[in-house]
Amino acid sequence: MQQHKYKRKNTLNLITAAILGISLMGCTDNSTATSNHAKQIEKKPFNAADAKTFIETTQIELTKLSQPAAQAAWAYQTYINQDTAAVSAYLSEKYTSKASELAKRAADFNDVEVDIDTRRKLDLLRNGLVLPAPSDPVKSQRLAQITSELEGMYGAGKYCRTEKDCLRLTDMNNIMANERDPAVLLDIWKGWREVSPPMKALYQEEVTLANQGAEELGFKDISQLWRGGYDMPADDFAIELDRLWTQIKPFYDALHCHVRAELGEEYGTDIVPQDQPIPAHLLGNMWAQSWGNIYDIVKPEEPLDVIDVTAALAEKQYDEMKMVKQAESFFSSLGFAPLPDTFWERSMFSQPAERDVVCHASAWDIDEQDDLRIKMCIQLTGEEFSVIHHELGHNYYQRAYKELPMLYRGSANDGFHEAIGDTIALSITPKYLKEIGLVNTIPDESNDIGMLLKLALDKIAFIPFGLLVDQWRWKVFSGEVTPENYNTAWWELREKYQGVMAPVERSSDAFDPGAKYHVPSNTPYTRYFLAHVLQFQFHKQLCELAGNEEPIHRCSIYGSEKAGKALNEMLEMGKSQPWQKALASLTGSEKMDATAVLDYFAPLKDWLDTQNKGRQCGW
Ligand code: X8Z
Ligand code: ZN
Repeated sequence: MQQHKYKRKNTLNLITAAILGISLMGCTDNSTATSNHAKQIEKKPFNAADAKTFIETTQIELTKLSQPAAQAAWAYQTYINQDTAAVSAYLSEKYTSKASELAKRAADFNDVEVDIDTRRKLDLLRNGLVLPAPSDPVKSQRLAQITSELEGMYGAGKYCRTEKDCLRLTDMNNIMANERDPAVLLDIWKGWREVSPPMKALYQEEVTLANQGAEELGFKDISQLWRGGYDMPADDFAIELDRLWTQIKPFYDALHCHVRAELGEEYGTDIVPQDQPIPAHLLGNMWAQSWGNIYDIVKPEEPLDVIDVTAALAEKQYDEMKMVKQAESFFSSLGFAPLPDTFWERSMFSQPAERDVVCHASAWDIDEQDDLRIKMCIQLTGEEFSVIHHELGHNYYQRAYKELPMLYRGSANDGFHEAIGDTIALSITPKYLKEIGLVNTIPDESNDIGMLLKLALDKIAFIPFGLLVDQWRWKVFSGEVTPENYNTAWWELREKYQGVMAPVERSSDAFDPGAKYHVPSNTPYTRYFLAHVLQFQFHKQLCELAGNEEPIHRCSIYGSEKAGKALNEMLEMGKSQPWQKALASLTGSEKMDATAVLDYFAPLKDWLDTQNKGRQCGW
């Protein structure tokens, strides 16, 4: 068989790689380093066999370092204190500095003809870190320390209304969802944002250090590194995002128009002016990123039967464990093996009363084999029931690709990882809820507008937020936005994309991006924008495989082993192929396409357009 030979193109634009998905790992073994250095001293050129050996030993070295780093990160995030912070930072630094060093050494093979598989792994290695470390050990240690500190500041963050009345983020999230007094909402909204001004200087320093690490790898800055993980030139990826957003924007504008009008009715047009962005504290969510919690304010006038999953969970006495078990059983119905015993023993499902933890939900793959866990402070709500499916989607993906070589363990692109559990959650339909006994009756189709509106408030409303977080970060990383402008640039983007504004003037020391988990934790965010498109493409295809004949928003793939098999085949590919191939393996198309989102919500668009007649839209 003919072997394809691939040289690495020197143009940075032609990087074809994906982000590794592991950012907390470290290392000590120098065996490859020695043999390669010996070769360099002899000045013999590298050959294809050297490249293969380099990849093999790299994978062994990184695998060795990743597990202790992940264990320490778990310990820290589930028990924030001085010691866990120090150990986690220490082991994270070991992993990151080794991974950064190896990524640099991958450049030794730029001009060597290697097979396609080795070339892909070299590219993935170079692109694999979220925040690469500078080679100077003092700087590398400082970077790890800041990274760990920011995570802890967010996790331990509280707002004290009075000396004795301190609220944690979970408490505040519940208030934002359920409270309707605008003064209370404003107080909580402002209160949570007191957590982030002290992060600003650290964040600035972190960006400077990681930019140095990226430069040493041959990138202009971390922005170019982050945008380079999508199997296409970094600048083309930004154009793809614009294309998808342009598809969705008319729908978003219609939803925004309706929601603003209804909020105006609820709170008065002094508080919600009808020609301006919506004040960010009134949308039922701390970050105004998903709006499903204000369904009661914006719902259709005619009484509709829309299932209240929160109420159903309460009525059937679901607790945290039962919610997770129920989510697992969905995956089991598709043919996935049950989660291991250790998942149930080691996961964190509830917020401990006595210590600080990072409550933001996450899914973990500690040993890249079977030690899967989730960490959540589960609230007994329908919203959280979906988040549990989201997290388990990560765990099932991780397990599906565990047999692949280490550098291929990850999702096709990071949007895929975020989309799997959400895809399953789209199947939490009335029919499904009846099947599992959570509700007794299925509302008929005349109620569907209500159901679609509730879901659109979460899914469509989220999309511009999913886009803007990294639009802000990319500008920060590239230096286009300087620290004096961090906050104003953030609000410019919030207004531009979401049509949402700060409810009060922000002080000059405010650092509002820091009050969103993914900024202090350095989790890239474009992945969620992509996931909100991809999940509808996946759902459409899986419903077809499941033999669905109902409107797509009533389809549940529950119990379809055929759909499960097709899904698993894509998951098992990990990142061994460009994401376009993984997408095509399931959907038949290599293109991300928001048509699937628009088709899903099509009846709602007509309804919104009717509601908006005569209203002033836009901001
Ligand atoms: O962070 C998450 C997941 C964990 S990967 C809970 N999400 C984003 C967020 O909460 O901001 C899911 C949707 C968007
Ligand atoms: Zn996720």
